[in-house]
Amino acid sequence: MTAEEAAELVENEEVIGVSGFTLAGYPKAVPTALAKRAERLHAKGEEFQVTLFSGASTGDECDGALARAKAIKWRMPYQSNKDLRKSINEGSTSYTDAHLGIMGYLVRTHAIPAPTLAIIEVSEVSDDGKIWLSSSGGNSKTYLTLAKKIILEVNSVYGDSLIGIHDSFLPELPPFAKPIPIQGVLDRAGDDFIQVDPKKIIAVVRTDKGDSIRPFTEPDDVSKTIAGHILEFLEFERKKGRIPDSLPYQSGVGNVANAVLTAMARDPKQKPASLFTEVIQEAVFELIRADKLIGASGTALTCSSEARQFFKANTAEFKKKFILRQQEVSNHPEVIRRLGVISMNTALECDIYGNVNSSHVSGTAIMNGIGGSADFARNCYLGFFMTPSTAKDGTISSITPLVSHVDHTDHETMVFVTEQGLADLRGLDPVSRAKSIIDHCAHPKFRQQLNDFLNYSLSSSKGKHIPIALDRAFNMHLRFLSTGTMNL
Ligand code: 0RQ
Repeated sequence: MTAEEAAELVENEEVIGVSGFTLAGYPKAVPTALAKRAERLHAKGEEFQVTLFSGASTGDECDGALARAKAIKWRMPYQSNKDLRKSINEGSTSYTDAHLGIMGYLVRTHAIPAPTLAIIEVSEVSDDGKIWLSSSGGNSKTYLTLAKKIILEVNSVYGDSLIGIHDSFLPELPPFAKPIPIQGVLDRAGDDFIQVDPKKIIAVVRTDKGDSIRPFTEPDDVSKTIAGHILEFLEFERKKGRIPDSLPYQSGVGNVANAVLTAMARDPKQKPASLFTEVIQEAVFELIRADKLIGASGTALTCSSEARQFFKANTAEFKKKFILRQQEVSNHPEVIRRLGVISMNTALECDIYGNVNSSHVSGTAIMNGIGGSADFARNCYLGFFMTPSTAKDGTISSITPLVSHVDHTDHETMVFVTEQGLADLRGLDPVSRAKSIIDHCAHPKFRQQLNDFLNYSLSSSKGKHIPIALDRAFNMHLRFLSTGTMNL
């Protein structure tokens, strides 16, 4: 049927589970039609809002269109859309920012409501209810299994190039959970399709629109410098015998993460590597072109239209090198720890004691969310948090006395990196951590302020284990909010 006809089947207050992870494999036509329907109903004075659960961020045709139509009551667990972000930060949309690895588990254990309707983008569906997903695994199996109604968008843009790439395995729940049978990046544990009861499929809509992903751009100088510090450090650690050669990498989203993969591809010393990550982003193709990718496991394949053509042209080879899993598995603590993943994620802000803020600007306004960064940071073999040392034209120091919101505590962070340098925090006591972060990561123009804070804290705070002068801990943030700069 048409997307408009399918949108008529959605009820007010419906809990919808959609496919989609970092703009890959999200439904496009039905959410857009649903947004238009919501606008028409609102114009007539009727109420119409839904709850939207996803894998992670969806594109503008879903999160953006529904947010602009004021049709999202509650959103979980991750978003990156500017209009939805605005609605959340204005207090109009409820948003629960959750670890991506735990979202499906929360639904499956009934801690939060199960979707009543699943709207899932797929590559193909058979008459007997076998479903082959499109460019993301996300939480689609959980939503397809638990929802009573299913709407499928069969997207032809990837052709059959993604059929066979998925592994639909989900672990059993306690008390029946067994060890997850994944001991290598390319190990498979389940079928490449998801079986549903075909009677639950209330609509099938055909589409041919690609994921809205911007093409890969050359990393900027700051990102390249950060990447250089990381590669140099990894080489040093390997020479010391502290990192086996074969450990897989997890790479977060954004500019700096792209720069690290690109630098790995271009570094003649870098040996072929594998990825056990969430998002297989376009920079991975740089590794392939350099003949340095052993294999990549993720839950989403984020490709611009150019990259999609490259993928389709090499389907046979890439089906052997890529696996897309459900996010409960791609981000599972057990597997991340077993494989010894080297994890690299981007922070908004790090403090001198080792805490990280990945999600909330000035502590109050959501940017995107914690995403899967903590799933990896807490369970990895070695973890990096990377950030340029300043933001917003140098008015903000990304190294602060105390983060304004905590996503990752000093207990789970290991190495901080900015373009200024790198601080290996493992095993350091709090004061040594603070000195190392100020000396190696802070921008020189903010070092004096940070050192002054540390010295004042050492003399004034009651406890000397983590000396924090609470009366001055947020002075840099407060100065930025009142004057537009953290500079004195
Ligand atoms: O603002 O958009 O107005 O230009 O934050 O910063 O430097 O463009 O960096 O795109 O790599 O995103 C942490 C948001 C970084 C991302 C974050 C402003 C800056 C800019 C974006 P503008 P950049 P990136 C795997 C792992 C959490 C989820 C995660 C993220 C904008 O990486 O969402 O790790 N991470 N998932 O100017 C105020 C500061 C700032 C600041 C930067 N200290 N204060 N604004 N900005 N630092 C993937 C998934 O889980 C799905």
